[in-house]
Amino acid sequence: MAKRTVADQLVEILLAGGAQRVYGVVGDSLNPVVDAVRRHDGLDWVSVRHEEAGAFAAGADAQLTGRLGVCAGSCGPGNLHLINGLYDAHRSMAPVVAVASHIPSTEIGTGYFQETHPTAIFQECSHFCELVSRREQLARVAQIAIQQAIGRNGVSVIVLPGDVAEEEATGEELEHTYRLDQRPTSQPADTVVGEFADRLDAATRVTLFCGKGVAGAHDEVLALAERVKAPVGHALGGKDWIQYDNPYDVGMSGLLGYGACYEAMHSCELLVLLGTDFPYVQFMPTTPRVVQVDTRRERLGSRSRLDLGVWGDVKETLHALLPRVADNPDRSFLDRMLRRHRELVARMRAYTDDTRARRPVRPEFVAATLDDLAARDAIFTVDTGMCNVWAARLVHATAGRRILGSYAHGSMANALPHAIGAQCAEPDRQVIAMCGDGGFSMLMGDMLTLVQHELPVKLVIFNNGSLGMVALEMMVEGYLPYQTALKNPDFAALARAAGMTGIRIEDPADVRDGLREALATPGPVLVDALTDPNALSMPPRITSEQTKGFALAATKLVLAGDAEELLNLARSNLRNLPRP
Ligand SMILES: Cc1ncc(C[n+]2csc(CCOP(=O)(O)OP(=O)(O)O)c2C)c(N)n1
Ligand SMILES: [Mg+2]
Repeated sequence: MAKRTVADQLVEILLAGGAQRVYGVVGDSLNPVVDAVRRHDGLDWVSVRHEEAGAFAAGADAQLTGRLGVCAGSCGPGNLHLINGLYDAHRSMAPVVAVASHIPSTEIGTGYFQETHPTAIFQECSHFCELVSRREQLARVAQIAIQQAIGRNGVSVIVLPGDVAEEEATGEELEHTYRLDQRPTSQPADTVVGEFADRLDAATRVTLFCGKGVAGAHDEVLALAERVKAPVGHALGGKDWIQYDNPYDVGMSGLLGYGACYEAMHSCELLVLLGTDFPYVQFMPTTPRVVQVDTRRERLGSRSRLDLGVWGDVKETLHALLPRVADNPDRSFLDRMLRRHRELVARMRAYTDDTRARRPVRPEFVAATLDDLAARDAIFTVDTGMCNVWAARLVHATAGRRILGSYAHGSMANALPHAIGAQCAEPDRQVIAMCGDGGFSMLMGDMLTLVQHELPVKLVIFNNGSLGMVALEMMVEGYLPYQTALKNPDFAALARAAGMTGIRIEDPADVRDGLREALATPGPVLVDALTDPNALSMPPRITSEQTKGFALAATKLVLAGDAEELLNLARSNLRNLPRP
């Protein structure tokens, strides 16, 4: 009988931990692990063209399934390529195990071919990162890696020299299985719930602001909003879970924000932060009283002064709280915020409805049409850049949809590889990647992964020939846009050459039919939509410093003889400019 290797043992432990797929590129020291995957049922190898794509894919897979995602890279450069995707997975709290294979254990420290030190490299983007230098270690290291990834929601890295991986396994008595279907409840202390209720009862103007910690607590949050007559805003991470079927919705705060959220947070008496680690303190109000609820005690108060920190799960906390909170008879604040929200949203949608005649195509129009045509349970993946803005503002969450992005790490090029992981995890759902032209071209090679694995992802490229978000940043800060222009190929033709359907949209009149055709075509499709490079987004609140910067850049444009560009910019954004 063939011996059971350390690599076999690793695969069996990963299987017991709930893993279903390994994303990666095969090679050298990783080969014993690859071969063990090949010989085991239940764990599939998904080959990608760049390991970074594999790490992003594992992160998306884990975020959608709630199960362990796995990626792997060979020694030195192979696993080094994982790093950006691992940072994203870690900061998105996706349970992911990365197998970083390593040079022969006897050569470590000698400056050997391809030598790196993965335990140092991956330290910061993981909860756990250990070298297996003896076969006896594998069982416990692999298990602790899984426990850390699942238990703390993040990345673990197992550094495994190729020679150790092919040794005969020992120590199986240390192996155990996992229950993935359990989650402890974390109800806050009774006295704290009482104080929370008293604070709610004492305030007439309450605003709720939600992050991804409200997942699974839709009904409870709405019940609280109804009870205390509170507008409900969200950070981008909360959008999936709270924007849908929500009559109290006032949109989003932050740089990408929209609607009346900012105002509701700043004009309330009591602000309730629910499961959010929203990082921009400059958007946080300083006058209202603040209560924050989070399962992570270390997060309480890390972004804002607090009057009360509630250490508990949002669902459990609200469940305990609701019977103790009185009905607020005064809904005037809520009504005022909802009215304001409707006005602001109507203004924001100026480019989504009536732009058929205008060239180049407005990106808002593409995003809104996509939102309209996409399935009720579609999975959207969204590139960092202006696509984030269009998705945040114009793609509607539903009870069944998911909208994944690189929200905490903020990396470009996430949409395509996230879509790979999403489609592998959910083969029967519609997966739509909203890509920037800069982001798409950064990891473009993995378009071939869609063809190779017949993944029917629909890529929609917002091709504005520009690193648009950066051009905007530069102008807002008073710089002239520099090195932001991109000379692009016809991406649709490129897609066709690669073996997938390619659709190019240049005219606004073709947007609807083009997107409809893309969504209806089986197999992978790329839509190359030529969009207006001048489409800007304005944050819900811009400071006078920012306006000054914009005015300064405008003056510089005129002085540099680019008056025409300035006119284009003004013409494109007339309706987006914030008004009091
Ligand atoms: C890996 C990485 N490099 C650089 C940046 C800085 N950055 C943020 S958005 C952006 C431009 C994105 O351009 P594109 O994908 O074309 O999207 P657009 O904003 O034009 O819609 C850049 C360079 C980043 N966030 N991540
Ligand atoms: Mg662009």
